[in-house]
Amino acid sequence: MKKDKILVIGACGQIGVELTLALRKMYGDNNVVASDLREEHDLLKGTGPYVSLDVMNKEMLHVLVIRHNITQVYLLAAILSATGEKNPLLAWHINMQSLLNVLDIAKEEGLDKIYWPSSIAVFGPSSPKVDTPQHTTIEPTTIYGISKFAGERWCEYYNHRYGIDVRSLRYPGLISYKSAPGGGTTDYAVEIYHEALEEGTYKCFLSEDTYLPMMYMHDAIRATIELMEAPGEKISVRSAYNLSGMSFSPKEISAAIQQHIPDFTISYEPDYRQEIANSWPQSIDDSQASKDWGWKPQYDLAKMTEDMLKNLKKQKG
Ligand code: NAD
Ligand code: AKB
Repeated sequence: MKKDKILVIGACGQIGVELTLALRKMYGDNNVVASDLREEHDLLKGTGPYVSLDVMNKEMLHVLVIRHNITQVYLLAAILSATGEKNPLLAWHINMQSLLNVLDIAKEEGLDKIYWPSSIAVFGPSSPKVDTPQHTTIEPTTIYGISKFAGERWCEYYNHRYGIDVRSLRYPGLISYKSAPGGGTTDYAVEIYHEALEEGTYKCFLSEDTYLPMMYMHDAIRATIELMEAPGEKISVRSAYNLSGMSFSPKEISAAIQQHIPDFTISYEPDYRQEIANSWPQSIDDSQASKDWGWKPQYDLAKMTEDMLKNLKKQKG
């Protein structure tokens, strides 16, 4: 077992639940402190320490870090793209201040490592749409994307200026069955599986040919752990790495579901989230992550669909 003491902030969210459970397996249950604003998620109950925390309260966060002898922080608390557009100033405030609180405490306490995720939302309409490169024009048009891009610059700044070992990935839209997604534009690709099993039909808020970069949660958790485990000298990107899993449209995911549920139907009623999706890439070039720390995805659309439906069926009884 490793000696580090980890704090996960935003542990009850879509990524947080699965990442906390994976980290507890690696580091020992008591060495991973889960925290969130929300009540403890059912899947975390009884698996290790849980603390109620508002990451915006820097003093409380600082006390928690000292009291639990924390050496690494995974900061997952954020307002995602669709929710962010409803209250842009709040999204900016939460997304930026949470990161600054964590980075500053990392500097003051000399923490070993920080993980903070970025997103494909950093890219905007002026970035290349297909195989978007690691380094390219970055002019995001959502407040979420703007906050992620600013966050990336802060991460690199704290690394260069203060030597903080901060690491980050630009996750694509993540698809999972354990914990529900929290207000993103790519959430349709999770909802569709639930509705396919419960209703046999789904009304999609994006148009049928909207291609977006996506990834199955198993791959996302593995990528996060592989990045965090990689030797420091292999990490050439201190803003955030491009990361790619798969790319598909609503029409394609619906065809993949029909392979298992032939009667499944989909209809389309695009809303304000269509404009957000239109501003993002369709696919991502993650060759830098492959080169630096050996990243390789394992799930494609067909394999993910089979696994999602199998596990959701079990869950729904
Ligand atoms: P989520 O919304 O499911 O979870 C975020 C968690 O943070 C929630 O449980 C929420 O209660 C908690 N939280 C919010 N404000 C808080 C506060 N002030 N103090 C403490 N906790 C607070 O989000 P997620 O999908 O798990 O995303 C985690 C991170 O990954 C975010 O930074 C997000 O931008 C990034 N990301 C996610 C995706 C995706 O598809 N899920 C894609 C790209 C990037
Ligand atoms: C969202 O849709 O906001 C997130 C993301 C791609 O960052 N899933």
